[in-house]
Amino acid sequence: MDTGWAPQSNDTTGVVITDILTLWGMTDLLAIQTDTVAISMSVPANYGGPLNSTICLGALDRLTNTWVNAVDYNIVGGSKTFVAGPYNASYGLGFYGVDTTTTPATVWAVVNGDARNFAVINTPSAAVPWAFAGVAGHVGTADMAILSKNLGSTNLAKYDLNGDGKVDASDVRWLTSHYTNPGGK
Ligand SMILES: [Ca+2]
Repeated sequence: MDTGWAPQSNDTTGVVITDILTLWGMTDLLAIQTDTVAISMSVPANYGGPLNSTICLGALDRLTNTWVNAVDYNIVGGSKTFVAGPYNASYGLGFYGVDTTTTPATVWAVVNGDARNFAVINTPSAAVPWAFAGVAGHVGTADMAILSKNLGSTNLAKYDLNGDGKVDASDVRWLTSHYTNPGGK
């Protein structure tokens, strides 16, 4: 795995409060699912906001340029669980937290998604961009039904989830891989 850093000033959304970490090599060229890894980043020492679940490791959705909680980008199998405390190796996919026992505090998350860019963010988007229906942040069969009605759509900004310039079955596969619980709903 290779890493790189971009300055915070590259962010255009205003929610990023650190430099931006880029990871390459988490996934094979044609595979969606990556290895499961724990990522941790330091909160800037001068950050004055509350150290609770409003601050988290964020992942950039490359389609919409929206920062979401990094665990919202995970492939199915985990469960989104906040922990106020340090990372522990027993925590599985979907766990994320804020550790105030370190100085400065750190945020961490257990992820397996195909995101490339990570940073500490203080206001994650409430709705993941590919949740078209129902509860914000919940992705399931209701979203699939909407996507299925829009195959062939030219609204790439909304429905071209895998960024290949068309809305087709590959986006359906992409969406099902991002259901927030097995089987969707
Ligand atoms: Ca597509």
